[in-house]
Amino acid sequence: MKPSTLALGISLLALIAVSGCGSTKTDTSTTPGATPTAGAKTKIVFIPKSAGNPYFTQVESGFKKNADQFGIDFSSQAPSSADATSQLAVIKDQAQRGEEVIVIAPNSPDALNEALDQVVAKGVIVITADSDLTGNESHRSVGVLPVDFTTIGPEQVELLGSQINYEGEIAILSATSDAPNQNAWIESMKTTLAEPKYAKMKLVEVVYGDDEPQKSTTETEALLTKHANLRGIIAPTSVGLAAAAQVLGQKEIAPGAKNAKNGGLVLTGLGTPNELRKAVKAGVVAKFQLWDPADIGTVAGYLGTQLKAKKLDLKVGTKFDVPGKGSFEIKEKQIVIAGKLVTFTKENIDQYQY
Ligand code: RAM
Repeated sequence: MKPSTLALGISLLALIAVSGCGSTKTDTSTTPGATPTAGAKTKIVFIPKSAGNPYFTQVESGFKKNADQFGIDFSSQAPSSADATSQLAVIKDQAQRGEEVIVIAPNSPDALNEALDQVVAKGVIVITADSDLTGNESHRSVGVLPVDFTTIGPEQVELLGSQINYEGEIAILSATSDAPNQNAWIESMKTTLAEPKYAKMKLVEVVYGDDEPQKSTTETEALLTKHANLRGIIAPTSVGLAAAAQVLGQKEIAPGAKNAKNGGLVLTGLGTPNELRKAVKAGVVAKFQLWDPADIGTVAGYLGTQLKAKKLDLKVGTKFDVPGKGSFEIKEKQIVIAGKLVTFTKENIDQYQY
């Protein structure tokens, strides 16, 4: 190649790299330094639980920020609600569009089995992420979970218990009643509550806000009306936690607030720092938890490219490196843990921008 042609080639590459970031599409095959061979982009679509949930925008950012390096042609397509069957049509459509890898946060542990089998039969690789096909893992190749789900119960119950002196009536505000991740966490909370340390904490009700802000608000208000002695709420859903925080803030019933009775209503759960920052600074929520949602997208995206290229063995115990992220392992039931649980407080919340 003549020097002038080479220079032109380099500047063209730079131009493509700079202009390559779209909102839902990321075309990256020509980026210098990309691991896969040029032109070998993997078409990956992410199907979140439902549209309009900021948590999933953060998951998507994990796919997008690594798309250049990993060689991913990324898009996402969400159903309008988190109903058990809302993702069926999306799965079918995306396979028909020619997506090679479907990464899905399933809304049901079993309602998607047949639809997933059908696309797998056509050669599509199916990866679950964020939540899993609990009990039906054979209908996907690998599941990318944010943390070890069995740690959520002990962590969340302790977080609430330590703020109410391990005593009093408590409730859970969940997402949908079918949500595999929330249901696994609720089970692990119930197991924890059965320990002697928590004997004086009584779970009086589990309600479902369906990951919709309005329904989560209504369910929170109903809990407060129904259980006059309620001391605490755990909302293991970012949508539910944000909605409940708003209710507590408006009613001024958090510990130390004007209308607090009985020491105040303590709220904790799983939510994004961006959505909870105000409530934490106002003292409505003292402590809550989450992981970095982007880790899920990064790890699932990388796995998608490796499975498509047939470069990864999914045998339990296999270790693999995700460039820039470190080492991961294929665990029992082909589960990969992408991140770690963080506890947010007034002191540290500004360090987290997601
Ligand atoms: C909501 C969803 C999601 C869950 C987070 C914590 O955004 O239910 O599945 O992981 O909360």
